[in-house]
Amino acid sequence: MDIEKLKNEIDQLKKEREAIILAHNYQRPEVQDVADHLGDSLDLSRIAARTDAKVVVFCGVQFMAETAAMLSPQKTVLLPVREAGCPLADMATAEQLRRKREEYPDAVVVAYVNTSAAVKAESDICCTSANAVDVVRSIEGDRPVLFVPDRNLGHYAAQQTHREVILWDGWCPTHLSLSPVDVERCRKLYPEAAVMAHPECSPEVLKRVDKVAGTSGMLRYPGGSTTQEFVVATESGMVYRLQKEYPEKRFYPATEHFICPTMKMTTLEKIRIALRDMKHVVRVPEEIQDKARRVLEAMLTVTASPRRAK
Ligand code: CIZ
Repeated sequence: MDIEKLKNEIDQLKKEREAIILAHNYQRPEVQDVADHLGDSLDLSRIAARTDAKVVVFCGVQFMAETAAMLSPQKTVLLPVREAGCPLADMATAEQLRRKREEYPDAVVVAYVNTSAAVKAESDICCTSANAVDVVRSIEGDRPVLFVPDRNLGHYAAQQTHREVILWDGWCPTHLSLSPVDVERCRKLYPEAAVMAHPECSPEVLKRVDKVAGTSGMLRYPGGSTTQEFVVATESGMVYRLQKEYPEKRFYPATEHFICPTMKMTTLEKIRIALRDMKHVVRVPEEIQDKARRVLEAMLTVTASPRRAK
């Protein structure tokens, strides 16, 4: 089917189903183009909770759709590709976390949003790349923090807050593939550009860049900067997003290989089928949902007004 026909059919099905399409900043350009809203997982989950639409098509990966489903339990959340997982999220299971907690009974468990609902349910508070530092800072007293599962984001939050953070040995294969040599190569190739990197990159990369930020921070940064060119050290979908947002500036991927295979599984055809057949409905078991929602809500309180939590 040609692309215009596909887009028209998606539009028609969207009306029939009273649906909206939410797409993560890492999605393919053509998927971003049909989305009603773009954002990071936190922005999109908030939009899912606020919308009057009955159906939310979440173009992202499993943990994101689960988060949206937990924050809007009365809506139907569809994930167009059931297998779109996150290798980082798969690096921590609820059972492993229960065992780790036994090793560190005093620790406050901070779960990065890139975790399953079951892992969130075993945690104390959630965070995203945008608010990890505020969340760690909000923890009262000097109890250690057990940060799961991304060791690079946990390391970055520890550096920024000077808190004791116990790191889980998890990583994003896509972000970890960027090396300091790649950053140096970009410096030579684009001498006028500011380099922005996601905190899931290694500490060796982060100390060589001009700005460390999640995708929502990367979207704000060029707006407040007189710099005209930017190297983007995160998933390639973000380059498309930034270029649309700031057509007068120039954005370059830090490497041509900055591609998350599971983020790219969602296509227009899969969205059409998701809306046509109402699949795949994302459901989180009740007993997990209640606990995991409390952990997400604890994060939202900190994000609403960064402060020291009780
Ligand atoms: O929070 C998100 O959506 C993730 C996983 C990354 C980012 O920085 O947007």
